[in-house]
Amino acid sequence: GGNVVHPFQAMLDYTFAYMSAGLAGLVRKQVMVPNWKQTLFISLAALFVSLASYAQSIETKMVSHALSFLDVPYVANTLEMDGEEELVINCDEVDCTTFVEYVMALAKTPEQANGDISETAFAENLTKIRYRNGKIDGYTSRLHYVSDWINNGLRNGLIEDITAANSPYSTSLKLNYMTTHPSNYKQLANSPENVATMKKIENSLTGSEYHFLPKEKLGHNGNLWIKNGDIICFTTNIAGLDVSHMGIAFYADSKLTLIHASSTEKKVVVSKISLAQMLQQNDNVVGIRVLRVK
Ligand code: 2YP
Repeated sequence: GGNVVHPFQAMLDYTFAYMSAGLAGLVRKQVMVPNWKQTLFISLAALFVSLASYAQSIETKMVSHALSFLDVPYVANTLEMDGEEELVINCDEVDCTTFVEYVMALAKTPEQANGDISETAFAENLTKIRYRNGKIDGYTSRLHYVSDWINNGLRNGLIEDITAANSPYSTSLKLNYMTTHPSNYKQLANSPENVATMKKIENSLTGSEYHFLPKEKLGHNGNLWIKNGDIICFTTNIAGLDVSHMGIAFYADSKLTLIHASSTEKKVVVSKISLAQMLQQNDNVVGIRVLRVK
């Protein structure tokens, strides 16, 4: 917003105010003026405060927004409304995917001077994340498969694929879960047209290669290249499906954990066990894909 004072400008103003007070003081032969050391100290303190509030890294923002969702109830199917597809914003009831989407959209939306964010800017970011090329055009414009969601994010500069650069393991996609289970999806159950379009989307993605980290390769303490705030997607051996769960990487108690909307705990939690243990406990999980928000 136009009324936001740039942090460095604020710091400079502060420094100059002190320096001119100092000069004025010297001229008047007063002694109660800060010396250059105090001025430097205060300027540095102002700089740190500015950095903390304005120039937070995207990683820090991802984690702090994710933690702000702790205990929000897990509710599935919150995007499945009757009638035409529209943008749903419901931060009070989340599933694993909508949780990650809201956190990402918040992290990408700059805070205004009063700490609020513009709802319009948030909605725009959410639309870019959730819909193919940021355009809402019916049910099938929503990015239902996480691989489609990832491709869209890569294509539109929202995320980077960290796995591709760090893990040599790759496999090819095979998607047909939605069209083989149409009764699980309200907008597919009674729409042969939507099923036909989803079939085309599945076919276009099937056969493409992607990198993943096999779950056996992830230690209790995580991996050096996985950072706080990275998006973790669980790749699955469920027939015709790519990913079965997602969440946000978080190092806690010197182990790598997951902040996620848990369907078993029925709310957003920081996993008590390590991410590696979570993966080991689930026979449907093959490994992970790791994405970094840009
Ligand atoms: C997605 O499921 C849906 C989207 O249609 C929906 O089911 C599929 C293929 N896609 O727009 C989106 C938001 O509600 O959710 C997610 C689902 O997550 C599970 C249930 C969870 O909350 O843990 C994404 O695809 C992420 O992992 C899978 C998982 N779907 C299935 O297991 C069928």
